[in-house]
Amino acid sequence: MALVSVRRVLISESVDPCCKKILQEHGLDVTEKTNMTKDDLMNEVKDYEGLIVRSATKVTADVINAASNLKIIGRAGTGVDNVDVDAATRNGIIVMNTPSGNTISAAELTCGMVMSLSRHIPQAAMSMRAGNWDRKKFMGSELLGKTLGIVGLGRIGKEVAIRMQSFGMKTVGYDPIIPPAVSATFGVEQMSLEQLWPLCDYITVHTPLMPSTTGLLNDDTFAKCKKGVKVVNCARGGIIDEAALLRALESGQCGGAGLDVFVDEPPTERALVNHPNVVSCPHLGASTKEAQARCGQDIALQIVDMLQGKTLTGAVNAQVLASTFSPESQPWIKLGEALGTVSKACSAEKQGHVLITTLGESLKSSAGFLSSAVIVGFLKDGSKNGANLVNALTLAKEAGIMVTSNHNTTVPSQRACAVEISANGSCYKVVGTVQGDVPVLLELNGSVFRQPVSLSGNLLFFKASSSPQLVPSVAGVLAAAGLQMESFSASLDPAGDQWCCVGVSSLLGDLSALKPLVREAAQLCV
Ligand code: 9EZ
Repeated sequence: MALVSVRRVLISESVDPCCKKILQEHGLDVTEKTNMTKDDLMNEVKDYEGLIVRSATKVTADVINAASNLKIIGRAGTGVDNVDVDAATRNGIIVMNTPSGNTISAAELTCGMVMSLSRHIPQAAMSMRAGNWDRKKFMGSELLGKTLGIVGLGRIGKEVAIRMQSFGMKTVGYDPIIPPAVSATFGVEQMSLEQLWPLCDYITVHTPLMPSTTGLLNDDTFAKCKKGVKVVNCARGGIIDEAALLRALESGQCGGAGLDVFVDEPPTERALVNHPNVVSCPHLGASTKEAQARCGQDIALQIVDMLQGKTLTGAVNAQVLASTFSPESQPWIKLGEALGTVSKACSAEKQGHVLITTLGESLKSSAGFLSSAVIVGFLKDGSKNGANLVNALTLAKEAGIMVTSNHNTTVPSQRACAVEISANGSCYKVVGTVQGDVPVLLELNGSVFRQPVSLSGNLLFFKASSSPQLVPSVAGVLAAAGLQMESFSASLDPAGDQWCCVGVSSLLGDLSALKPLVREAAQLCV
């Protein structure tokens, strides 16, 4: 079952033609329109459920808010720097990238930078081009036996290590996530950064840009390095602090730098680019035919896999959604949404605290997406483009709803989901489960239904004292409004007030005609 529905896709840059071809082969309607202005894009994007970009399209909050039908933004490349992911998430739009397509190209460029730094190839070539024959100036050193420090040992760091080992370099590294036993399989000995800095003749960084990696090489850490250390950044501008790098180059503490990325691109401050020991490129890491073809193919295949409900690969803002790609989880998502809808319709509380409890061993791994599904139902207000599994928790937070989930295995064989809404001292509870593939309601505010209520179609809930007149009277009100009563369930406890649920052919225009017969009434459609 497709969780996301996409028919029309806009490709707003020159992405490899195989991307369009793959999408079309899977029945999607694909339009390529490049070189649009921001206004063009804001106007055009309304008509699409999917948008595919590379790096040039700035998918800002303005573009995203104008995109009333958009379900997915795919970036053919690594990272999503040109997409406002927060704005997309708030709008329930999945953001996807192709993290592996550029790996080899980025690694090869990095190796090229290391070789350029060891032999001054770019500077020597420039000197030749200027008519010189200067052999003394460009004395280099061999890589054999030198130590390369690799900070960040993911896909790219690993490929750099393997390649530079073939030059006889010793490879050491650091990564907070990759276990030392894993990096050992590709010949990288891990150590702390404190231990790594003084060992290296060369350092290359392959981390994302985030607070902990911004300025990873700075005045302090350069001071801990060998004098003359050569550094490479083909990852993200800012991992090596640009001002500190310039100072280190000027003092000779840094012997050379290979830079493919900059804080500002293109860099306005030209001191680094113009420094004689700097080799720079205009962000060419992914600029190969092969990487572009791979990224174009990857983004198309990832979108197709998602639409077919197979897997969710490369999504950066849909962790909850990713955990729902199994057939067994589908009825539970429906149950969660239905319980959220029932809670909202019956409780009158639109704020406060929502506690979601999953019960039983087999729902242990479902607690996360079930909470989001409940919130989707709780927040749905009939208007389109409302809550979905991508934005539910974000929207809940913004609406002042506190969401807590927990898991209870007191009765391991039990499988159920309970939702409790508490606000202003009152508490309201619904409990449901899945029977076969059907989501059902077991309990409403303490009243247990004699027969579980199938949570589908138009449902009318009311609380009334048990009496033989009740059902015929309610049926009369419905008939007067031209509606049929299709099913009836009542909770146990015929002595006092009991909750009843009636399946109706459509919803009542208003509930006032029921007021004389019942104490509380609510209706909903699930
Ligand atoms: C963080 C990192 C490296 C790093 C590397 C990777 C997610 N992540 N974080 C701090 N892959 C050095 C210092």
